[in-house]
Amino acid sequence: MFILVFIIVFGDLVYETRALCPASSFTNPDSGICYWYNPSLVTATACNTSCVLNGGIIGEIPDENSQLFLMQHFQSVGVTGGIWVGVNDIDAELNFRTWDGYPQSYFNWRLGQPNGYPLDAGATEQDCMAMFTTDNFRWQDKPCGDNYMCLCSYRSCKLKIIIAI
Ligand SMILES: [Ca+2]
Repeated sequence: MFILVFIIVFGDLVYETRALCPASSFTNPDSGICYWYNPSLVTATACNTSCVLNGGIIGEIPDENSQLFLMQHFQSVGVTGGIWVGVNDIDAELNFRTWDGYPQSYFNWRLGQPNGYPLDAGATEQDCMAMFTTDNFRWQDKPCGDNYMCLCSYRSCKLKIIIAI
């Protein structure tokens, strides 16, 4: 009975993760994280909403390997401009987290960034992160209401299976 239930749950996880990654997604073979993006310019909140609707969150960049993978991908397809990164400090200033609440320890800041503090109110608030292709993909903190391209990510079935075990 236990084994049967486990197989059903296990099978559902594998099926679900495959279905959630859009056909246009691209996967980092090292991390197993799959990414997709929309070149339309949207706010960070709208970006995250669209990512969540597809089962993901704004694109996670947990380490330098992930940053380099994305740089190479966007350079190869010729994408130019600002792209939302899956990090914010909305809840507490300089307490950077992924959009689903995990602490973020990797950053690729432009020199002088982040600079959107200690002001933390109104339109000057800069609690959302974006990377800029024209600045060697370095990051800046920006107002969450700014409009940039939307990168989404979904943790792979490889990571999901580890969690399930
Ligand atoms: Ca800034």
